[in-house]
Amino acid sequence: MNNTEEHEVIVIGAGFAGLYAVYLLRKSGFDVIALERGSGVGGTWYWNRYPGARCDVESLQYSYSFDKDLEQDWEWSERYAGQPEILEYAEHVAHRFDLETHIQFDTTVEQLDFNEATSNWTVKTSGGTYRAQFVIAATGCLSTANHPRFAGIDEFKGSLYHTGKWPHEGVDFTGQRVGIIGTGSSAVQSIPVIAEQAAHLTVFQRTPNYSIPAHNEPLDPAVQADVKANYEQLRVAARTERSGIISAFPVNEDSAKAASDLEFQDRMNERWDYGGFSFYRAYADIVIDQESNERVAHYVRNRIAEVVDDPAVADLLSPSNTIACKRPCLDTRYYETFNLDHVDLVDIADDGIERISERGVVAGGIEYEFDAIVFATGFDAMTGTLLGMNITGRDGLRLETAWEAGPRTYLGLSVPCFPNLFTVTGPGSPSVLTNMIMAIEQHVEWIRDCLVDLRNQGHRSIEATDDAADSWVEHVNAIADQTLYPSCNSWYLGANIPGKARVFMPLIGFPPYAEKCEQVATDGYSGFALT
Ligand code: N01
Repeated sequence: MNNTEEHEVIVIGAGFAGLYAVYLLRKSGFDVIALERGSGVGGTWYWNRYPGARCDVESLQYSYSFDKDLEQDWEWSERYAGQPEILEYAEHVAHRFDLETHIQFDTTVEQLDFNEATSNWTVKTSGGTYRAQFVIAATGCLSTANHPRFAGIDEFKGSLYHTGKWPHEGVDFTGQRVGIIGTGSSAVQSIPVIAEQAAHLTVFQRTPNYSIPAHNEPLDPAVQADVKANYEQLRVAARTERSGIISAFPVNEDSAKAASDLEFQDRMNERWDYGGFSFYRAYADIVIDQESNERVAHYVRNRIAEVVDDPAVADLLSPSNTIACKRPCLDTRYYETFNLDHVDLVDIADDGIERISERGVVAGGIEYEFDAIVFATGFDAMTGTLLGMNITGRDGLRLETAWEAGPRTYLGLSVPCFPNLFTVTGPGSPSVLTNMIMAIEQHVEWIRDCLVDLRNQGHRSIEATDDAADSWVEHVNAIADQTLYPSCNSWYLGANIPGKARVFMPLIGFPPYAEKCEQVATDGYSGFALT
């Protein structure tokens, strides 16, 4: 086994999770290396460079809390940071803490095999073979692009792009006829910006989405200073929130359906004018009670009708499904963009995209000609990247076999039969329903503490038990079933990928989850087998 590089811990990915894992494990004395398929750090912010890409969590909250000097030194320029600024932040962190020396870039993990005799993993990559006792998959929740293979796709003579794999040199659409497929968050952000350049933009919509104005703006230095003076309290308070995100408004416990018309309008208007996700916390039962949900959905449909000039277009843009059941979007001038003469909306709800031709897109029997087509078709979320790494655990069990009926984890951290493999923000953890950086910090700190405990106690391996995983999956689903989340075809359920098992993947509610993780550790890793 010459040419096999040995380490104690291999981290896969150098996004926010991978960077923090390298930082923390090195600090705790572990020999750690990260393997990253990109040529730089940043993960999702390295790949998603499409026009208009921006975080939907406010920048003062979407940032690391682990280093007080970093927290004070870094200056955010906008209320919601754009992709270039977030990438710059990730690069700054990597540089500031000298993390790049522990990262192997341009290295794609191709295969992971658990060796039972030695309790370690062999990791085959595009750049050689590695071996480590522990592997931490810091591979992100939205890191495998969903690129539908429409008939005729190879025949198109123009340029094809995917928002999740955007060219680093950028794309100049000036004077071009552009088609965009999809109306999720990536499309909602990129459509207004592409429309500023393109000669003509055609949007192919299968399902309309609810979008709330972000009201992004330059960050007031006084606001930034105030937050920095109180950062610790803010972070502590955030961890007591279901989503790990502090809202500018008080938490309301009342019901939308019970509110008077006047009170309802006032409250929703205030939130709409403020912008951002606090809109969905206006009432306690928006994602729980169908009648309350419909009242809020109706409010948004009215707003769309007010903004969009052509009633037929407004109608097409108006969703009828449960609001916030799919991941909601935040926008800057999304609906307004459809008032521009050179922007068209094509409804493909009934028949979808028929095929791609040499000249463009064929839908509803009509050929639309383009110079460029943008796929804003999303991701094989939460499981796609893990399943794409050819992972074989104990007894020759492959991950795709173990997860045939959907992902099965304990705490979203560990999978039975796959010892010494940890998933950061894996399925079954709050992950995408929270401020991701906060969730990442909690997971990575738990994993670090666990590895230190194993080292101190002389254990070579840790593995989730079948019973613990079964009850955990049941728990995740039971909580989801108390809400309206499972009622529509979202990527939370895997419903955006043909053939993917329909299972609600994220866990709703951060605080009880963090408490449970702590309790498990305090109880000597209950639900895990240690050897
Ligand atoms: O992907 P999506 P996304 N034919 O899956 C359509 C995060 N994010 O990249 O709804 C035709 O939401 C699909 O149609 P339908 C955020 O968590 C965050 O936009 O399935 N259409 C849908 O309209 C977000 O939720 C930020 O009927 C097809 C679209 O493509 C997640 O990433 C910014 C199709 C995909 O929407 C994913 O967002 C961007 C097909 N075969 C992303 N397949 C922020 O922080 C798919 N579609 C703000």
